[in-house]
Amino acid sequence: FAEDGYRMWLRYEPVADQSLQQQYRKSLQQLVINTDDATLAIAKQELQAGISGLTGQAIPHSRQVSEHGALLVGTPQSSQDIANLKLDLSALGPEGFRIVSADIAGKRATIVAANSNKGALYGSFHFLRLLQTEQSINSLEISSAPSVQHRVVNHWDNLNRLVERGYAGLSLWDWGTLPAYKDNPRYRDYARINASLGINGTVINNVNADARILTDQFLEKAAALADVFRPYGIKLYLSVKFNSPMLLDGFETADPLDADVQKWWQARVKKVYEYIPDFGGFLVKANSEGQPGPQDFNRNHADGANMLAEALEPFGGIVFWRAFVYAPEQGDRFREAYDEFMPLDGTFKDNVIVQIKNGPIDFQPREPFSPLFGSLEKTNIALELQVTQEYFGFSYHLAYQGPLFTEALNADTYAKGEGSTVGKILAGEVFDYKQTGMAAVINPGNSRNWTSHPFVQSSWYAFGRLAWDVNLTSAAIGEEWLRQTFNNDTGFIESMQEIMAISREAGVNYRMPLGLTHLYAQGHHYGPAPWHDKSGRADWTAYYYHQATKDGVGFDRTASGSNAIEQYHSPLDQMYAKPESTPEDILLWFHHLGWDYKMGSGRTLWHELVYKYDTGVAQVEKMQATWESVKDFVDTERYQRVKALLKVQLRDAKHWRDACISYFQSVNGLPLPKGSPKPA
Ligand code: GCW
Repeated sequence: FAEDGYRMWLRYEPVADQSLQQQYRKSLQQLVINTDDATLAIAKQELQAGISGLTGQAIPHSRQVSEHGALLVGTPQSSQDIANLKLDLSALGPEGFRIVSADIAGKRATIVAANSNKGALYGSFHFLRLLQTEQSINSLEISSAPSVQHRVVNHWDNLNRLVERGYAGLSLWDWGTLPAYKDNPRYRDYARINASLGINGTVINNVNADARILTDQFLEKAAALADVFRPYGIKLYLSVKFNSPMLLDGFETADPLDADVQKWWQARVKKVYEYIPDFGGFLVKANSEGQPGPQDFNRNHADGANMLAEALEPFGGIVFWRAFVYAPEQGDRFREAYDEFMPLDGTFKDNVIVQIKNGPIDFQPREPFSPLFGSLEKTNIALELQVTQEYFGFSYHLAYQGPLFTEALNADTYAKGEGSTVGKILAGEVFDYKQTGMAAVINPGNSRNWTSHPFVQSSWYAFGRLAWDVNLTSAAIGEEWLRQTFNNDTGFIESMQEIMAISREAGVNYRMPLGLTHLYAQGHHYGPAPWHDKSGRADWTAYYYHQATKDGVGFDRTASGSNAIEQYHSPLDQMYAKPESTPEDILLWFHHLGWDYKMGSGRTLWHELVYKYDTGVAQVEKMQATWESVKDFVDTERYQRVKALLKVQLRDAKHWRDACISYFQSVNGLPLPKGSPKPA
C-alpha cells in the first residue's frame, strides 16, 4: 500500500538493528495485564500490535508473570505483583509512570507502573517509543510525570466541516454520520495519536463558535465522540458562543450578571453533562474579532468567565478563556491583552484558565513572549500555540515548529528574578496556580496523512511532548520524531536534524526578519502584501506593523512610542528600551530605526534585511539538497511529496523576498547591496 503517512509516528516497522531486535525478542515474551479495564485494554492492543510489528514476534497476553521476559503493565491496585514491588510512585501524580527492570518471582520482567490506568497507558506508549527509537531496554529506570495538568488540542473546525486555517481537508468530525457511525477507525486512530503524547483533552469545534453546538442535535454527536475518546484518557471540550442564550432561546441579553442568563447556562451545562458525564468544559473567544462577549453588556472578562465557571463547577468542568483580544481603536495591538487582563488578575474563579497565545500579536513567525506570562500571578494560565501553519505557508511549506515552541517556553520573564521562564511559570513552579495547561491549535482533517504536509506532524508531536515535559529540547524531540516517522539510520538522522533546526528560521528569514511582523496579505495570510494599503481596518494592514518610511522602519514600542515595553519585568524593559541591547531577531518589534542603523554584523539595517531575505531563500535550497541526499532512506511516496512541496516553498520564498525587498526599496529609494539577490 502507499506509504502516505497515515500512521504518523506510530508505524511499528521492524527494528533494523539486529542485536537490539534479539534483545527485544528475549525481553518481550509475555504481556501481563491483569484487568479488563478499557484503558488498559487499549494499552494491551497497542503493545501487542507495536511489539509484533517491531520485533516480528507476537507477544501473548497472560494474567500473571510466568516466564522470563515478561512485560507487566498496570497499577498497584490492579496488579498484586506491582503492589509487591513496593515501587515509589508518589512523585508521579495521577498521570505519570515508571518503567523499571526487575525480577518478579524469579522471572526477569519489565514493569510499567502508574497510579492510574491512564498513567499506565502513557507509560506503554513511552515504552513503545523506546523500542521505536532503538533504545536498550535492559536495566530500565525511568520515572516521568507531566509538567502541566491540562494538555489540550484545539480544533478550529466549523459545523459545516470547513476548518478555519486547517489546510488538510474537511473536518475529521463527520457530523452527518454521527452519532450512528462512531466506530469510524479515524476517531480511534486520532485518539491513539494524541494519547501517545499524553494529550488529555480536545476542543473539537472552532473558537469562532456556532451556538448550535449546545443543542441536542449536536450534543448527541459530540457525546459519541467523547465515548470513543474516553478510554484513551481524552476529555472532550466545546467552544461556545457567549451570546448563546440570545441565539438559541431568544433572550434579549447575555449579560453575565443577569439571573436568567445565569440560570440558562446552568441548565444548559447540566444538559451537557447528561450527554457527556466527564465533559471537560468550555473554551471561549469573547470580545475578539467580532465575537460577542461580556463587554457588549458593560461587563468584563472575569464577569463572563466566572458566570460560565460557576455553571461548570458542580460537575468539575473548567473554562478556558482566551486572552486573544484587540480592537482597531487601540493604539498598539501589542498592548491590548495585557491592558485588559492585568487589572482583572485575582478576580477569576479557580476553575477558569486564561489561555494566552505565545506572543502578544498572533502566532507570527517570531514574536517576543506575551508579557502576560510572568504578570498574571493570581490567575491560572495556559499557553496557546499554533501547530497549523496559518503564518508558515499552510500545508505547503516545511516548517518544524519545535524551535518556536521551545523559544517561547524558554523565554525568561524575570517575574521572580532570573530563571522565571515561561515553561516554569506554566508548570506552576513560579506562582501558585490551581490549574495549569498548554494548548495547541492543530490541523488534522480528512487528508489521508492527517496534516497534509508530512512535516506538520512533527509540530503536533513537538507540542504533545513539550506539554508533557516543558524542558525537552527541540532537537531531541525532532530526533525522536524522525526516528519513529522515518527510520533510525544515523546518517539520515544527522542530515535531517539540520532541516529540523533551520526550517522555522528559514520561514522567518524569507518572510519577516529582524522583528518585522505581519506583512501578510489580508485574509488568507499566505503571501506577502507589505505595501501601504489604506483601505480597511488599520490593524490588519502591514503598514501598521512595519511603519516603513523614507527615514526608517519598525514599530516604536519604547517610551517615545506606545511604551509597550513597560509591560515587561526588569531588566527586559530596560533591555528593550535601547536598540543596542535588544536582540536583533526582535529588533523591529520595539524600535523604529534608520535604514543606515549599524547592525552587529557591520552591515546597515537595510543591507542586513536584504541579507536575511537572501539567507531564507538559501536555507530552502539547503533543505532541498538535504532532502535529495536522504532519498534512499525515505519511501517513494513521502520522498516525492516533500520534494514537490519544497519546490513550491522555494517559489514562495523568492516571492516573499522579492516582494518585500522591492516594496521597502520603493519606500527608502536605496540601492540593493552588491550581489543581491543571490543568483539561484
Ligand atoms: O490568527 C487569527 C486567525 C483567525 C483565528 C484567530 C483566533 C479562529 O487569523 O482565523 O480565529 O486568530 O485565534 O481567534
